[in-house]
Amino acid sequence: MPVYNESATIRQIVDKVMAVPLHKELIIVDDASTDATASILDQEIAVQYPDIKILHHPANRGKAAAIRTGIPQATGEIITIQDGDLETEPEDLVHLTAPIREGRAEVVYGSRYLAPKEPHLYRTYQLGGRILSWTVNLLYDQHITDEPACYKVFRAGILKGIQLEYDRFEFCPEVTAKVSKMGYKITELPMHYYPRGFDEGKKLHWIDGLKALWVLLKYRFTD
Ligand SMILES: Nc1nc2c(ncn2[C@@H]2O[C@H](COP(=O)(O)OP(=O)(O)OP(=O)(O)O)[C@@H](O)[C@H]2O)c(=O)[nH]1
Ligand SMILES: [Mg+2]
Repeated sequence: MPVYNESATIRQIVDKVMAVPLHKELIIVDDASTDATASILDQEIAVQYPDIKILHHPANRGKAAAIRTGIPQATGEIITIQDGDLETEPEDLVHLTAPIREGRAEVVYGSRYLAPKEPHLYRTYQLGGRILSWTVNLLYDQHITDEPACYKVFRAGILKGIQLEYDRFEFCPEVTAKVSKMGYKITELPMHYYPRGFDEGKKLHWIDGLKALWVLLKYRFTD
C-alpha cells in the first residue's frame, strides 16, 4: 500500500484490508507524508496490527517508487497494490486473486467497466483510461478495458522479476507493457469503485495520462 497524505482514510482502509478473509501480509510505504499519516501509522496502526510492515521514505518520491520499495519486502505467493484511499473495496481481492490461487491465470486486473459498471466522477479521466486501454490492446495484443485500474494482481515471482524504472504514476503503464512483452495475457474481472474528488485528496492529474501514453509507446519500441 503506497500512501501519501492519506490521514483521512488510512485507518479505515487498513481495517478493511485486514478484514479480508485471505491469508495475507500488508506492507505500507509512507512516502514522506506531510500530514498526520506517518504518526497514525507508527502510533496507532503499528500498535493495533503489529504484523503490518510499515516503511517510510525520507523524502517524497512518488507512488511507483513506494511500490518498488514494497515489492522486495513481500513474502507471499501473490502481490497486489492497494491504494490508501477508499476508492476500492478490498473484499474484491477475494475474487480478483482466485484465478491465480487456482492456477488459471498469472496476472489479473480489476476493471470498473465490466458489468456491473461503476460511475466515474470525472468524464475526462474515464476517457483517458479508455484511450490507455485501447492503446494497450493495440500495441500489446491484450483485451483489457481498464488500464489504470488500481487493483492489479500478480503471481509474486513475475512482479519481483520485473525491473521497474519509473517513480510516479507510471507504474500502471510500465508494468502493463512489461508483463505483456513477457507474454502474459491479462485476465480482467469486475471491481467496485467509489471515486473521490480533488477536494478529498485525489492526486492524479491529466498530465499523468499523457505520461502513461508515452510510457506505453516507449516500451513498445524499446526495452
Ligand atoms: N507513495 C506515494 N503514494 C502516492 C503518491 N501520490 C499518490 N499516492 C498514493 O497513490 C494512491 C492513488 O492516488 P490517487 O490520488 O487516489 O490516484 P487515483 O486517481 O486513484 O489513481 P490510481 O489509484 O493510481 O489509479 C493513493 O493511495 C495515494 O496515497 C506519492 O507521491 N507517493
Ligand atoms: Mg485513488
